[in-house]
Amino acid sequence: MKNILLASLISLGCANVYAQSKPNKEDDFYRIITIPIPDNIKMEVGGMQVLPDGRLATSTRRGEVWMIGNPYLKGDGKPSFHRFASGLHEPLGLLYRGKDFLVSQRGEVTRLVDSDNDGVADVYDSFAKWPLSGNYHQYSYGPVPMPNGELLVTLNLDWVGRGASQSKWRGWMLKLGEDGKLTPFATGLRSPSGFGSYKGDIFYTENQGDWVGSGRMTHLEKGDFAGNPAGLRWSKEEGSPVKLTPDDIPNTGEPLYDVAKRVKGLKPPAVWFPHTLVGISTSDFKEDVTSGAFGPFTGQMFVGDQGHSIITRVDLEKVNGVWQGTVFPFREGFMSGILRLEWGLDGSLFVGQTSRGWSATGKSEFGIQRLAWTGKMPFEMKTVRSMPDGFEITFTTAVDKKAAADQESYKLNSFTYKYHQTYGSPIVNTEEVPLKGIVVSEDGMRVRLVVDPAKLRKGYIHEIKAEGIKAADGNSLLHSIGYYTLNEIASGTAINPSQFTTTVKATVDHSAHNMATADAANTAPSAKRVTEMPASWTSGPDQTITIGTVPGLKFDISEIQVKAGSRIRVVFNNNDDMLHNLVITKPGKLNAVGEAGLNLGLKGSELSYVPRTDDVLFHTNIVEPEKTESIYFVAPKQPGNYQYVCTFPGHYTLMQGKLKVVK
Ligand SMILES: [Cu+2]
Repeated sequence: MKNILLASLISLGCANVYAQSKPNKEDDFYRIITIPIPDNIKMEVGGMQVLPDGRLATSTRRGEVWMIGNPYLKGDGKPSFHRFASGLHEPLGLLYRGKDFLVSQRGEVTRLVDSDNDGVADVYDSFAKWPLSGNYHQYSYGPVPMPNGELLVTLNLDWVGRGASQSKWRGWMLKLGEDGKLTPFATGLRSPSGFGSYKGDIFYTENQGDWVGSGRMTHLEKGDFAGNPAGLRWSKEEGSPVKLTPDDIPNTGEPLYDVAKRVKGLKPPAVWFPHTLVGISTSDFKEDVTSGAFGPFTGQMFVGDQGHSIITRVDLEKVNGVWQGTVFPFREGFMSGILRLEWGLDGSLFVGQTSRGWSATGKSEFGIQRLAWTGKMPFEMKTVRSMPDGFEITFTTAVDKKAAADQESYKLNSFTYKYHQTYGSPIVNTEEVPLKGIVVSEDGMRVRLVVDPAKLRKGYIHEIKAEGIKAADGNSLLHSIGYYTLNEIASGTAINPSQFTTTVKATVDHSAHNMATADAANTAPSAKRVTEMPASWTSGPDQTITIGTVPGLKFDISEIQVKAGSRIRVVFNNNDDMLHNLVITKPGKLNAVGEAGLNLGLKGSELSYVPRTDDVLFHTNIVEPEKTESIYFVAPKQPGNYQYVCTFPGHYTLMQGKLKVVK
C-alpha cells in the first residue's frame, strides 16, 4: 500500500504549498480536486463506478452513461468524455460487472452491453422490473453489490405531502438475483439513496422526513422495519419477510428506541446524524478500504451529505451484538449536492454531485470532484468507544496531557428525537452528562471520560465536545465534536476513582432549566412573532403579502415593498419538501443573522433557528412542508432596504429577499 500512498501524494503535485501554511484547515489534510466538465454535458451524477482500466463511469439524472478517461487529471491534466448510453429514465445507480453494466431506471434495472466493442452500448435488456405510480419522488437506486456477490436495490417512497407507497415495494430494500428475480428484504425506508456493505453487513442511510426525526444510518437484516410505515402496505404480500402492519406503529412521539422495545422488528439506527449539526441529508457511504492511502481512518466509513455538500466520518463498533458509533464532521466545501462516493484506484475518493430539485449548499448544479489525502496527519478524535462508565476517545496523534486532564476541555450532552408521523423532529430530552473523572493514557493517545452510569441513556445521541483539547504541538482539534449513538452500554469494569488523572468537582446542572426556558420562549408568540391579528387592527391589515418557497432554496418572491409604519400581514406558505422559516432583518444584517442561526448548535431547533438578536425584526417559526404560518407586524418607520431570509442552517446564502420600506 506504500505505492498507493506515494501515488496519491505525487498526484497532488503541490504538497510543498501546504508545508508553509498553518495546519489547521481541512484543506491542509484533504484536498478537493475538481474534474472539469465540458459545457455541453449535464453531468448530474446519479450512479458512479471506477473501472479497473482507470476510467470513471457515471450515469446521469439526464439519462446518460458516460465514460470519463483520465479522471485523475494526469499528463496534460485533461479528462476525456465519451457517451456510452442514453435515453434512460433518471438512472440513480450504476454497477460495472466486466462484461456488462447494470443501471437502475425508475421502473427497472437495465443491462447495458457493448456487444460490438465500439464503445457504445447496443444492448439495453430489461433485467428486473417493478411497477411505477408516476409520482415524481419514485427514485430507484442500485444495484449495489455485497461482498458475497448478492445485489441490492432500494425504492424511494412517493411524496404526496407525506411519504406514500403507491406502487408495490416502494419503501423497500430488495435483493436482486442473477436471474433478475426481486426478493423483498426489509422495509421502513423513506429515501434510501445510500446503501451497501460495511464489514459484510448491510447498512443504509436515511434522510429526515415524516417518521424520521433526523438523518440516520441503520443496519438492516432480513425482515427489519426501519421506521417509515408507508412500505408496510405490502407486508402481507407473498415473499414479505416483514410481519408488521401500518396499524402496529404508534404515533406517540416517543423516541424510536423506546417504541422499538415493544414493536418487534422496528430497528433503531446505528448512528443518528443530528440534523443541521452534521449535515441535513445523508447519501452514499463507503468503508475506508484504502489501507492508509486515504489517511488514518482505515475501517471507518465516509458518508456524503446532499444538502450541506459535506462528507462526514462514521466510526462504528459492535456492542452486545449491536452496531453503534460516532459521526464526526470531516470535509466541507464541495461544489454541489453529494450523491455518490467511489474509491479511486489510488485511494482517493471520487465525489459525484447533483443538486437539481435537491437543494444544496454547494452552488453548482452538478459536478465531479476527487478528495485526496495530502499525507499530513490531521489531529482528530479517531474513535470513541462505549465504556460501562462513559466513553474512551482515541486521537490520531498524542494530546497535550495538561489540556486533556482539564475538565473545562470537555462538554457532554445527550438528546434524542421524536418518532412520529410529523416531518422531522425537534431535539428533545436534552440533558447534560456531567463528568466525574478523566483518565489520560500514559502515551497521550487515549482519554477516558468517566460519568455517572445513570446519566448514560440508551437510544440517545451523546454529544461529545472536546474544544479544549490540544495536540502536543499546540494545535487544536481539526473537528472538536462527535455524536455517539448509544444503543448498548459496553460491559466491563468501571474505573476506580483512585486512578483518575482528574477528579471533577461537582457542578450544578442547569441544563434542564435552560432547555425548558428555551421551549417556552419558542412556542409562545412573541413581539417578533405575532400570529394572531392584533385586536386594535379593527379594519384589518393595510397589506397582506403571500410568500412561498420553491425547490432549490428559494422564496417565490425576491422583493416586496411596504409603506413605512403600515400594518402588514405576511402569509408564509412552505410549498417545498424541506423545512424553512422567514426572518425579517434590519438593513445589511442578513448575513450576520444567517450566520448566527447556523451557530445555535443544540438549541437551534428549539429556537426555530432564529437567533436572539436585535438584528431580527420579525419572524415565523420553522414551517413544515405543505404548512403555512401568518405573522402580523407594523412595518418599520424608517424607510430603507430591509431583508428577509430563511435561517434554517445551510439556507441563508441562497434563500433571501429584499423588503423595501418606502414613505
Ligand atoms: Cu430554508
